[in-house]
Amino acid sequence: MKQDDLFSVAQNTVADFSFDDAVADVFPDMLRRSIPGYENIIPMLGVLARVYAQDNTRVYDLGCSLGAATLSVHRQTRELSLEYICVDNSSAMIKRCESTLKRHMPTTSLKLICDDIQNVAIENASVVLLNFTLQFLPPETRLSLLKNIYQGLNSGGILILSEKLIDNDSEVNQLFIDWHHEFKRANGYSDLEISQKRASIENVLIPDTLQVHQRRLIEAGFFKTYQWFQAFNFSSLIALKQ
Ligand code: GEK
Repeated sequence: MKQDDLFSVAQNTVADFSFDDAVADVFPDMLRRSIPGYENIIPMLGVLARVYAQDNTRVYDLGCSLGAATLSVHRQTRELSLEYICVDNSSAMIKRCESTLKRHMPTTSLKLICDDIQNVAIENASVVLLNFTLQFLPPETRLSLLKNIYQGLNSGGILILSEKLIDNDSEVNQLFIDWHHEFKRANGYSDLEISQKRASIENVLIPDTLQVHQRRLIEAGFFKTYQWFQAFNFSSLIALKQ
């Protein structure tokens, strides 16, 4: 795994974060050392898919990056006939994702799409994954994406939504940020790397509160939401279609 040192040298102006080749090359290491719980969430996506994936349906991985979530679901649901639709608007990610998935799931029905997840029709889905992706969409477009996912899910299907959160209570919010930065220091990032990454991502990743997510999922049509995971300000929810 190539080490992420993209923000280790002081930059005069820090550009907005983009999912380019340089990021894709170090991405597994970046996610592992930057997202508290990422390494717990990925295998659990497969476990949850064992419960909710339905035979002869589709699994959508929206914002698939290098395909870690898809691989986890596939590992746990091999006995089912599932078609995987993996979407990402970064060509650097999709290119690498395609070669990884074709190597690990050579006989599985698989479609890789390099496009905005807002342009993708969802049909005959039993599991939809939005694993740390919704936060990158303009907030005013998020409800319409969730409505599109809801209408394309079969009855009994689920959306798994993982996100970075903010909290309305500024004290709690600051604690979460401090804990998250300590997590990054514990994983070897310097203060310079932490502050430059923060400046780079701040206009790109716009987090919501847990309550906003829960309300929006219900407004999109979902029957129930369950928060099944939280580590500091990183959380994952299941939204169930009745
Ligand atoms: C994982 N799910 O390892 N349309 C398509 N893709 C997008 C869009 C968009 N509008 N916006 C962002 N992306 C993965 C991790 S990373 C999380 C997901 C992170 C893509 C973007 O190119 C990137 O690959 C991914 O969403 C977000 O389980 O970087 O924190």
